[in-house]
Amino acid sequence: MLVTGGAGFIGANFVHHTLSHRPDYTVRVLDALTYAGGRRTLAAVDDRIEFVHGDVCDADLVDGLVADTDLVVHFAAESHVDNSLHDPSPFVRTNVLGTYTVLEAVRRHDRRLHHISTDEVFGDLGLGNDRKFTEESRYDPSSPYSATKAASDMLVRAWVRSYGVRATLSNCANNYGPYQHVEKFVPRQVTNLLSGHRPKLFGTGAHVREWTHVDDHNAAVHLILDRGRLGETYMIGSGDERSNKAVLELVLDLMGESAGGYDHVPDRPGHDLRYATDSGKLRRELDWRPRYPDLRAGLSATIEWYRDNEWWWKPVKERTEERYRQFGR
Ligand code: NAD
Ligand code: TDX
Repeated sequence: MLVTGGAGFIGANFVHHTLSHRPDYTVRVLDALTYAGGRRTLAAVDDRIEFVHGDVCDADLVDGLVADTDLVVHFAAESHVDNSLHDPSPFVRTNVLGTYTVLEAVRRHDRRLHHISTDEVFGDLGLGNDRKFTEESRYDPSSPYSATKAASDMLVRAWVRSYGVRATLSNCANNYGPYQHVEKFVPRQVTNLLSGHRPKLFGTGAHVREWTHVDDHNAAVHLILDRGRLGETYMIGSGDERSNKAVLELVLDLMGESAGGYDHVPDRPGHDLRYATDSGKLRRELDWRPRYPDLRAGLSATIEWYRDNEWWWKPVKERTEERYRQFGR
């Protein structure tokens, strides 16, 4: 199995998950080790994988790696909305050209591909309704990040239809869990509190996200690899929707801090109000059930992980907060 982006948050958790649940698999990781990736995230499995330091847009490199594998799981991407607002160019390159490069290689060598995507490609559901994204929802991305992920999904769908590429796609809701970069919402707030800083809430905090544990995401990806129908898209989401304010108050509560102990900072431009998925197809066809249907249990374990693994996040914390100061958030 070739895992692109396997030194990042979800990809590395996927590699760990695969090696513990499928000990017979041979796993090779391709990762450019951008600011978001790190060999230290794979340290626990270093002697069980082959690591290739390289760019997913390098067509010759990708061609050789794909030729030598049965199956490709494509996580590599620029993943952070705030960064994409500041400088969209690496997003266009990695997310669009990178996916094109992977697609051309799997087409040439007739290899099975699973493409990892996000519910953000479908845009903003707005507040005050119970609409949810389905596999048939119209693409309507809001940010440079989600626009480039939408483009990548469309390339995959077109390569399936026009060239018969053997691919599946999944669009997952917001993930949380170990090894998530401290730029993202949950780890930013947890590590702020662990470093003696106040958490930062964008705007009013009324924005709603659906929180899915990374292990539940990755278990779904394995089910899709095993039994998913080729050419199909699957939505993945726990069903646990909460406002950012409510999530932050839960973090404060679980960490023994007072409910009002945070700062409001200026809102993200173009900030989508709500995402939510209908994961009924995945549940019906592949019998997927989240181990963490409720954020609280998964969040407690995640907070403990950050408490116990300061070695992992501390080296990048100050640099990340400096970047947020430049963004004014
Ligand atoms: P991440 O930013 O933590 O990791 C991305 C990884 O890709 C890093 O290891 C980075 O070094 C690598 N990478 C970046 N550019 C590369 C390039 N040009 N060549 C090779 N490697 C490169 O991201 P993540 O949160 O783990 O997200 C992984 C995937 O899951 C992305 O496709 C993202 O769109 C999708 N996704 C994320 C979430 C979420 O909540 N984080 C939810 C749904 C879907
Ligand atoms: O400090 C913060 N304060 C805050 O209020 C940060 C970092 C975020 N937020 C808000 C913005 C969002 O409404 O919290 C919410 C979650 O923010 P992010 O962690 O940046 O996630 P989001 O923008 O929702 O996108 C995430 O989920 C979908 C991932 O980063 C994407 O890669 C994935 O596709």
